[in-house]
Amino acid sequence: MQRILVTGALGQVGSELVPALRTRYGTDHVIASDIRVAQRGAGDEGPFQLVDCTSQRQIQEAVRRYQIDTIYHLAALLSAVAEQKPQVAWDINMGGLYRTLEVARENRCAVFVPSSIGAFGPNTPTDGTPQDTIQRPTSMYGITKVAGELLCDYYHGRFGVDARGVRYPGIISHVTPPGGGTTDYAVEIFHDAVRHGRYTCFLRPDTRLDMMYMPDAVKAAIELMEADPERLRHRNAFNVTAMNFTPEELAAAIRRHMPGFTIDYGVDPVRQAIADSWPNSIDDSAARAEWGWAPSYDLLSMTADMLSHVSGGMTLTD
Ligand code: AKB
Repeated sequence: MQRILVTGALGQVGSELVPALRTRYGTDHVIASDIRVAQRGAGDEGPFQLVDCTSQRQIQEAVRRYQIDTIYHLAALLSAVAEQKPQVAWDINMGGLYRTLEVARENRCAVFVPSSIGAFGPNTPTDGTPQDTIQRPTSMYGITKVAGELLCDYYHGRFGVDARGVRYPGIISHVTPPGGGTTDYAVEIFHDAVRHGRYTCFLRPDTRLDMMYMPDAVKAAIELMEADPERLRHRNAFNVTAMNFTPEELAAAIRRHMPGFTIDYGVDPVRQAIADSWPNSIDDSAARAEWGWAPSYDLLSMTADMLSHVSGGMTLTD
């Protein structure tokens, strides 16, 4: 049975990946870790360890103490906050990954590393973005993501570290807020719809981006780590997607349940510029062919499920 360490376990993905891993591999086999202590959530139901990923010693101690063989390295700053603090983003996103890979090399751990659609840039083909294509991102987040993909490839090729990863699109969840991403509007909109019946969106109405519901994001991580390595030609940074839409289209999907819901726009130039540099839609056929990736939720099923959870099961009327 695997012994797993999850870094950044209290973040958006970690809060739901940790319980899913514990259900699959056993509570005591999954160690949640973060730079802060859990108030509620990931750390409550099983082992928790404080780990600052910019400290190789702390990662090493956690790996040795719990005899870890697999690390899900989630600790990172998201795109909008990384643009506000580029130096901190470099330290955490690159420094944390480098140190995690070093510990993985020394202790023969497998590593899951999430990349992002942010690893693409303005001169990447925007529609049906291929798996292997031009990657010249213009945000600090994107630079750390593409450099991270290359570093994972290097650790696999040079040292045999079993590093694997996906390029996540925007992730939508009702459990933990994302905190500092360009795609956060697709989460905020549900909370404001239920609370106020209206939402002011920080991206333009026609901004098309790929998205994924959290159960699919969790499934992607676990299935890729369980995939037969012989079948993996790409290993790191598989394009994965489940749906793509614009704010206008998401609002229309919400209106099917709440006819009176309204949306208006107060565009944030920084996040809009980041979104404009990302693809409209990515091609995830390599993930489908190499490890059987197939999402379960589309725009309509995700919207219905989000509204039901965010409203706590209340009947929605306008
Ligand atoms: C962000 O908006 O920063 C993330 C991402 C797409 O990587 N959700």
